[in-house]
Amino acid sequence: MKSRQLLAGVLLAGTMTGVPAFGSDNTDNNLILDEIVVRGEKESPREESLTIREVRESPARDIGEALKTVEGVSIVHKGAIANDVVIRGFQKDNINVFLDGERIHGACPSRMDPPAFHYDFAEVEQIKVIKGPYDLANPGGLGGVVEARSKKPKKGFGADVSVTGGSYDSVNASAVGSYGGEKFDGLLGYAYKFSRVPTSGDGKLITDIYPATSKNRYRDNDKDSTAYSINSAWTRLGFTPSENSRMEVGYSLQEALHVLYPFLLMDGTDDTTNRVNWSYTAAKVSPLLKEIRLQGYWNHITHLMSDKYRVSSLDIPHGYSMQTNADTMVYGAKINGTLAVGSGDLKTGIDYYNRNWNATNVRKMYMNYLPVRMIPDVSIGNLGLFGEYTIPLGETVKLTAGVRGDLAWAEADSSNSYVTPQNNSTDFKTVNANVQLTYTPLKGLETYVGFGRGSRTPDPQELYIDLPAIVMPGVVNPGQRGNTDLKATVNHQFDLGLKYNTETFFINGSFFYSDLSDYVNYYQASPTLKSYRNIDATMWGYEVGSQVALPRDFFLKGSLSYTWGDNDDTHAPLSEIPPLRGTVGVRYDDNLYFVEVAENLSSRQERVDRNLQEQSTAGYATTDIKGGFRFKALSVFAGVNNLLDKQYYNYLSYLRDPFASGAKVPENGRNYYITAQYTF
Ligand SMILES: [Cu+2]
Repeated sequence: MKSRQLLAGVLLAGTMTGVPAFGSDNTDNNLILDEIVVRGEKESPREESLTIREVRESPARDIGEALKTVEGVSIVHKGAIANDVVIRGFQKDNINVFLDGERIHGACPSRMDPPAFHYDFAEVEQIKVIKGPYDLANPGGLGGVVEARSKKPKKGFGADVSVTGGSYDSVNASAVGSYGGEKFDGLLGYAYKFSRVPTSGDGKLITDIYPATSKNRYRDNDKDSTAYSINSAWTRLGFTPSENSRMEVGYSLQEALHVLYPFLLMDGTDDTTNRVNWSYTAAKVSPLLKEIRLQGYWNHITHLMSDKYRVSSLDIPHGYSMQTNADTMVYGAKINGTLAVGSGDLKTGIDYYNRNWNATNVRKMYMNYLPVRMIPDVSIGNLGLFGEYTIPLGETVKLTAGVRGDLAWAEADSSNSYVTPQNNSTDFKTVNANVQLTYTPLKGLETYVGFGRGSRTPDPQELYIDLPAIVMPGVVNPGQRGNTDLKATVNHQFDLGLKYNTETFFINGSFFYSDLSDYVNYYQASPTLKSYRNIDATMWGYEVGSQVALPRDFFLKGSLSYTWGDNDDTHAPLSEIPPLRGTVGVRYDDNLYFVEVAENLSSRQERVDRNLQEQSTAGYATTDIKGGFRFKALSVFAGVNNLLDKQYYNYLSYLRDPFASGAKVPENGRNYYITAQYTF
């Protein structure tokens, strides 16, 4: 599907300087009124934003959770953290998730560690979401891109300390210190996140969802234990040799221990991430070359998971009945430039990345711990080239058009019972392109039309995974097998956007229609085997967002998002498509104190994939309330989510193949949080 290019700028905690978001210097203005003006006037109709304020006030535990308030964005989670971003029903490799242009892929074959999991909140300053295949500067991302930007040091010494405490003994603490000089600057950050296992609306632990006879149930001691414990540290050094150039290098280390995933059959025991990112940017190089940027990056993740906290591991000398040991590495380089050509700008670039993925599984029930090369040391290399031209056509019209070509090759360096030297390599050639037109017929009204073609190559798991079935009396665990004949998915998408604003009101609406060929579809191939196939598919949907200023410092906001997806080959619904959902909220805010009540609404999802035995999910309505104050460098916020302690399920978060245990994991019941932040 194509969505119009929607940019959601999310300014995250950490740039809290007491100055209203978006750089207005007029502190007499109401912050919320400023946001309405910014959303209405300063962003293009392709943009939506989650402001610094919204994120600071939210108890979100990671980037994925913070993004769910953006129209068209939803999340999947399999435990108390590690929220995976879904844009208009597009997920996994159909979207790209970057930090400072660095590509990262999780190591876990069950996607315990989606890309956004590896970036700590406190590291990030801003997040853009581009919906649809409109990012030509990177390969893939046929459904959209999440692009996070890291925090930069301010001039002089700076510090930012934030502590959140809440239900389930949860802690989210971070401290960032920085120094910005004339030529050199540096930043050092540390963050710690911890929580015990949450309870849902029925008062039960979310780990307590399995029948008393299930081997997948948690051991008594582990049921009420640590849900996650994550430490992150990072540093960023900058060198500014001249007014128009800058070199930067960053390093981050993250260690996630004891992360429970009740949704799955195993839990994360140790996940370690190392990331390095280097860039050099020079602006105004010559009248022709407006900017050039060079970048190199490397990241590596090791991930270990097992059933050691489950009953299935009791009375076994190994301490576990199954374990997967995985690691992944991505490195890449880019050269991007902006050229002044005619009266427009030509952005162009060449880029390369290499992704390696390796996972070995052992199971007692499968040949008594015989190692299985589940993902057999697979490398994917990708080389691409793009050009995108933007030109103003008169006062009211702006045109952007571009094209990108990629060559990708995949190879498995070891074998398993599916992958052999005969089928262990394949390659792909893809072309992406788009045309976008913005038209502003009168002040306050903007329209947007986009046509895009996006594509992505299959991932190593879809191509080469092999996990033999276990079939014993009374036990059938279907196996999984990749498909080395998969073709690259191509998305042809049409987008339409309309935005209208005044000084106290804005409304932003968008519609997309997406025609997908060779969409990668996970399916039940036989009673004992699940696999991947290419299908034709159609998706369409819409989003509406609005904010209104009322008299006496009251404000109203609302949003609505919908996506529809169909398998054109079987004329059945696509799996894991979000239902209609929306929010409506009212807020009092005098710029010093605020109180807000919001209602989250989700309708029933009946459009389920019967082939994967997806079940329908009931609709729900939950209420969140929060309040707080801002005084100079200090901000204090407190809130209660799910005020009425409803028992409910996110449509996506209980049955997500592969590897779903089949047990429904409910969302959190009533929960509290309080945050104090100090910035100078
Ligand atoms: Cu895992």
